[in-house]
Formats: sequence, C-alpha cells, structure tokens
Amino acid sequence: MTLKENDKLKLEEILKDLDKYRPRRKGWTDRKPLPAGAEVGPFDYYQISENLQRSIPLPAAHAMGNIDPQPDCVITSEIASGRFEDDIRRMRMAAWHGADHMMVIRTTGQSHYDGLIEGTPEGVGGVPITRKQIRASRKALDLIEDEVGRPINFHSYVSGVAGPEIAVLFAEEGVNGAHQDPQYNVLYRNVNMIRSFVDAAVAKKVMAGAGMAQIDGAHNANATAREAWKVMPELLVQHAINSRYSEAVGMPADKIYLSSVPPTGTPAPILRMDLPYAVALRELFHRYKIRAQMNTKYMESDTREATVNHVLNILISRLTTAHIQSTITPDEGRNVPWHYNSINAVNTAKQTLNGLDGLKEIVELKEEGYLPEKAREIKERAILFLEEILEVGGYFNAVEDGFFVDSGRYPERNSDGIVRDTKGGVAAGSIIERDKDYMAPICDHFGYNNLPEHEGQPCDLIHGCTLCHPEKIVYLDELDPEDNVQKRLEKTKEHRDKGLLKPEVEWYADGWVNTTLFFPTGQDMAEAAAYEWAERMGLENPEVIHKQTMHPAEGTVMEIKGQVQFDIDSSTLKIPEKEELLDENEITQYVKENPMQVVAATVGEDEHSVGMREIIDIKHGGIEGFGIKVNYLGTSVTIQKVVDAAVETNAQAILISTIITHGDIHRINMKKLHDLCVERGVRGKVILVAGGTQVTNDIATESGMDAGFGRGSKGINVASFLVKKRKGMQ
Ligand code: Z98
Repeated sequence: MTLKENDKLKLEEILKDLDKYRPRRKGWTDRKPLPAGAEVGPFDYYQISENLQRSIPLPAAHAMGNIDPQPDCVITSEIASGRFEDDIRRMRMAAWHGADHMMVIRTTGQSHYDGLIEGTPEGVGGVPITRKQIRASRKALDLIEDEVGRPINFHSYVSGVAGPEIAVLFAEEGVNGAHQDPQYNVLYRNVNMIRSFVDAAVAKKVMAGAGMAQIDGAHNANATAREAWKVMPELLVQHAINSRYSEAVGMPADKIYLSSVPPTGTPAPILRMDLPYAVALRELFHRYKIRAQMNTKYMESDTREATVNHVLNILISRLTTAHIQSTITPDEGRNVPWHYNSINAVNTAKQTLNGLDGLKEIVELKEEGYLPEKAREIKERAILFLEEILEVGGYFNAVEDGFFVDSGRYPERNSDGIVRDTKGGVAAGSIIERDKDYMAPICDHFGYNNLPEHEGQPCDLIHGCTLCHPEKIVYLDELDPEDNVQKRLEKTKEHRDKGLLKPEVEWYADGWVNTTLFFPTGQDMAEAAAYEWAERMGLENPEVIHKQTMHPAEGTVMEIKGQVQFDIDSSTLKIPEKEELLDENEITQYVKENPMQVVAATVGEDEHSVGMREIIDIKHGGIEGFGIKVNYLGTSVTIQKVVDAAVETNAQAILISTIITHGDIHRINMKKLHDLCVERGVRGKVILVAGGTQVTNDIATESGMDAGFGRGSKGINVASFLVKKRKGMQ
C-alpha cells in the first residue's frame, strides 16, 4: 500500500490485517546533514539535511522557487488528540511540514496506568499506548515516511508502574524513542522511589536493546517550579542523575538526550538568563545529546506570545547546539493542542532554524565576562547541590528532605520542595529479590539472569522471546463493544464517504471553530458580549479561550471557540475555475525577449487612480515589475485619447480602469474602446483589458474586451494574461 498525494490516509486500510503487521525497523534515526555550503535553490546553507521528496514549504518560499530546506536537527511534533485515528492524520500533516519525531502522548496521565492496557477502550484522555494503537500508528508512519522520503521517529513515554512492560511493548512494536526518567515518577506521580529506580533499570535496558533514544524529564521541574528561572542548578542535577544512571544500566551515551528547556520566559531578559544556562548544560554534558524543548511554563493563552518565546528558545539552540528541536503547540495554554497549531509550531521551528542557519559562522559566544562567569556560577551551584545530596546520604534522603522543585535559588531553600517518603508512594514495598533460578522473559534484560552455559541467544532456553521471535507476540484487539475505533469511525463514515464537510481541530468532523472578536469595551463586558454573540451565531459549547485588553476603555480582543452542528455537502459546492498563472520568472523572461509597451488610464469622468496604479506600480507587485513599459495617462481620460496614445506608441495593450458604474458607464466605455480600435484598424494587434471593482471577466468580454479584472486582482494576474495572450498572437 502506498499513499497518494491527493488521497486521504485510509484508516480502514491501516486497520486491515493489523494483527500481522511488523514494523520494518527499530531504533532512532537522526537526519543526514549536508556539507556546509550546500545549495538549495538560490541560497547556500550551513546547517541543513537532505531535502524531502514531498513537503509543504513555508509560505514565502513561493517567491524563492518553492524551496524547503530541512534543518540539520530532528524536529518534534507533539501529538495529543487522544485518538490514534486522528493522531495519524496529524502526523501526516506534520511530516509534510518537516517533522520527523512524532511524540504521541495521552491527553491525561499515561503514567497512572499500573499495568499494560491492551484491549482497553479509549477511556478518559485517550490511550496511545495499547499495542493496537501503537501498531496502527507505526504502520501509518511507515507509509508516511515513504511518502516524504525520510525516516520518521515514533515516540511515547515509558513511565509509571507499568514502565518496564511498556518498554517491552515499545521495543516489540518499533517505537523509536521514549521519555524515561525515574525522577519523573518519583516527583510528579508519587511512585515509590525504589520501585521507580528498579523499574527504570529494566526499562532502560530494554530501550537500549531496541536502539531507542531516551529523553529525560528534567524539563518538568522547570514547568512545575513556582519561579521557573530559579531551578537552573536543579535541572542540571536532574540531568546528571538520569544520564549517569542510564549509562550505568546499559544505555549508550549517544542515545541519551537531555530534555532541556530555556527556563525563563519574556518579559524577563531571557537571553541573558537562559544562554549561560544552555552553555553550562552543554559544557557539563558534552557526552550526551540535547533535545531542546520550548518553554511551556510561561505559555499563556496568547499564541503570539508563546511563539515569540519559542523563537527566542530556538535562537539559544542555534547559539549552542540541539540535536532534536521539539515543539509544543502555542495553544497548549488554552486547548488540547489543535491540528493547525501543531503544524504552526513545526513551521515556527523550521522557519527559525532556516533563518538562523550558520549563525555561528558570523557570531561567537564570548569566552570572557558575563557569559562564562554566569555559566560557571550555575555549574557551581549544581555541583554544590550534588555534594549536598551525598552529604545527606543520597538521592532518596534528599527527596525525603524536599530538595527538589524548591522555589529557592540554590543554595537558598524555601522549604516548599516536593517531599516523598522512601517507604511510601504508589507500589511501595513491591520490590522483591530475584529467585536464584530467575530466568528473564526477554533477552534485553537488566541484572541477574540464571542462565546455564550455552551458545546463542539467552531466550533459546525458553524457545524464543517476543523480541527475538515477534511471531510469539499475542495481539489483542479492542474489547469494548461500544468504545472502539470501529464505532468511532462509523460516526464519521458519512462525512468521510460522502464528502460531508465540517470544520475540525482535534478529531474528524468535531465541529470546533474559533473566532476572533474585538469589542470596543473593557474585558468583563467584552466577555459577556462574546458569549451572547456566540449564542446568536449558533455556536454550541462556547468558551472564551483568550482575552486581551487593547485599552481599558477602548477595547478588548477576544477569541471564542464553539461547535457547529451543520455539515456542508461538498457535492453541492461550485468550485470556481482557477486561473492558471504563469510563473513570475517566466513572465519576466518573456517580456525581456519580447518587450511590451502598454497604455493605461482611468477613463470617462472618473478620478479614481489607486486601483490602476496598484496594477502598474512596481511597489505592490504591479506589471512594471515584470519589465512591461507603461504609458500612464492619468484619470478622466477620454477613450479617444487612450486609443491615440496606443497608436502613436505602437502599444501592444490598453488597460482601462472604470470604478464609476452609474448608467452602465463602465460597459459603455469598454464597448467604445473596442469599437474605436476596430475603426482605427488596430483591434487585431492591441490587447484590451478593463479593470475595476464592479468589473468581471464576463462583463468585460461581453463588452468587447479581451479580459476583465475585478476586485482582488493583482499585477501578476494582468501580466500573466498579457503574456499568454501575446504568445497566442505570435
Ligand atoms: C514533553 N511536553 O517533554 P504522563 N515521563 C516524562 C515526561 O516528561 C512525561 C511523561 C512521562 C512534555 C510532555 N511530559 C509532558 C519524563 C510528560 C508522561 O503521566 O502521561 O504525564 O507521563 O514532551
């Protein structure tokens, strides 16, 4: 099965024979960098990787030969619709925009699961960790990577008491990367500390066996801390604990990615605060790779504000290093992330990385003064923190003493850190010693394993494990008769099969729309007005998702979301025929080889000049810009004068503009122009074009013109037409 550009991804096809599907590879794949100076279109780049076979370039690329340079680092899209059938579609969109790391997370805590949840329904918050959902996602990604021409990494989370089982499931199903950090379980999920670290050893070893990339959880301290910029020393400590522990239990250093966040947000002077931190991190942890996450702590409901922080975060990545540039959607602060916001975040990363390409070829970080001094200070604070952990008897005691996520700036403490009891927490007391004759159920296994001497794989002794013999994997389909993908697909079947259209942001045909409103009043009144407005518009479940004062008395901008219940039947829609425009370069080249002279004027008793000038002047993309010579006669020009000028200058075309239409004067003038050209014997060689707000191509051609250009027309529309017509006349 291959995907076709203009066809939707067919979920039914993905689900077909899913029980037999095997992923085609395991392990993480980085991008293939191109040598410095590699050319893409008119530019050369220092930090890019191989081009995609299919992709959607940034909007402005249309003026640069539609190039889509792919930055050197992997780009993450966080996918969290909670339904794998919708996640898959979003992954395809993200891949086409340049994401090659699909980080799929539940909409609510995955780590609250205490065991594998195969066969369970979607439930609250979505379950992207059943075998069926993982396998379907990987199968879809295998097709998508063929389509775009680049390997795509599939990622989820190995956390909670079920962590080791989830790691095995991921290894079996070709998941390429995962978050794994026992400190996350301890601090944020209150899983027993000993259990967390024992589980982590097992899970990490399994992940290492499958070549998976491991991302830690230090960024969560930043997101949780009351004053996030104060936790910089602790972030280094958390990275240190997880990365050294990972290596100790068998994770290779080149698969360890530190999850780093520039800790501060604007309006703080974030570069001065976060750049020294980034430098300190990379100096201390040069053995490992960096996954740069955008700051989420200071993400509010304003997507513009979140995007600016994201861009500044990427500037720090470019001033230092990042192997993975992760994106969170700028709407995280107000919604479960929406499709187009996910894609926007990927584009923000791609655009900023493109824009900052080769930054270090032209600027250098100072080796003396504020930056290295500040970096050193952060490192010193982190080392002191680690030493104090040793002084109190180790990590468990330190957590019991509330060392972590304290709002003080270390070594200052505010005694508000997260406190956990070594003997308490979820699954406390569940660690037991292994029997002397313990035999692990899979080969990639941490710790003691009672194996008699033999050649070959350990699992030969048990006739193969599921990692070595995937045919042994037992595939369970969903068990709930009501809440399962087939039932959910039935609900949208009509929409998909019959082409009924409904706007959506999360799930197929969910009906959610977002509207921006400005009311000339203060916030409270504006909010009440927004709800009233939503009701009158027929929006169901309205919710104000953003409000921002422009001035306390003069006005407030609101964004309100709501659901619509009606569909649009695509079979009833009339799609206007699209005018095929010539390429800008083609027009310019043609005019260069076949010089073109035109006469232009606003005719009759019409003093409007703006429309015609916009079509002519180079500034806003007018026809002059393509090399067409224009003899502009001004306003209120008679038809006689226009034709005289054309004859005198031997012009190839006449452009008239008429805005006034009383008494059908626009039609009358067009006819007059045509007739006079016939009378003077030039109609066969002069192209006649009319424009104006009330002019349409139909009206103009009925009135003897060769073409008419109405509202919204631009210079390129006219230039493209003139060139096509000239070519036809030659
Ligand atoms: C991210 N934006 O990094 P629950 N383990 C670790 C995590 O960071 C997370 C989980 C597990 C973030 C997403 N992080 C939040 C180290 C989540 C997931 O229980 O589902 O929240 O565990 O991508």
